[in-house]
Amino acid sequence: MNVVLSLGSNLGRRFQTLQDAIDTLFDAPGLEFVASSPVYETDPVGGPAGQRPYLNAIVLAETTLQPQALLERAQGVENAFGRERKERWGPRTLDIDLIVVGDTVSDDPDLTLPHPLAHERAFVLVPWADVDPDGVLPGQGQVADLLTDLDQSGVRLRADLKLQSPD
Ligand code: A4P
Ligand code: MG
Repeated sequence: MNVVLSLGSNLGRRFQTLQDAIDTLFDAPGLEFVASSPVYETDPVGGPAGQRPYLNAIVLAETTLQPQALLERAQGVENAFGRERKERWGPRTLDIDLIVVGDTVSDDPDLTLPHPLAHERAFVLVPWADVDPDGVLPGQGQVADLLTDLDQSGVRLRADLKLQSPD
């Protein structure tokens, strides 16, 4: 199954955290790296006022894992990077969201697929369109089309930062 992952960080060494997260995510069987997007610096959406901007990126992968196992992998990596769950949408060293897992459709609050807010988040769709111009968000449409209706002013390319394939 094809997988679209969204990575975000707005605390600590943000870029290093994203790179370390990619290295760790793919350091076990069942998940194969395909590509990573450019890195964007993005204004925080939701959450408490005064948060630092995020660095966000999209990673494309292939998996043989079940979606639940993939969520556990992602949460294990979040925890390994010191993520503390204090408040919803609060600042975090690392957030990994599953945007799409094959054609899985689920409204389980523990794992909602496709991600229920992806279609309205420029910090997801802008990097996704870069790494996969033909990307489709099942149930919502083409990523490029969804973007035409979105305010992208809070999403700025960081051309100085380039994620590497996992080592
Ligand atoms: N969960 C359900 N569906 C999924 C899914 N598709 N992927 C559950 C990942 N997790 C999913 O997540 C809460 C619960 O969501 C998990 O236990 C999981 O079972 P969390 O990571 O503990 O908490 P959270 O991230 O604070 O809440 P939430 O609602 O997941 O928020 P989001 O959607 O992750 O948004 N602004 C910018 N600029 N960039 C960002 O990256 N991220 C967020 C977080 C808010 N604002 C942002 C950014
Ligand atoms: Mg999350």
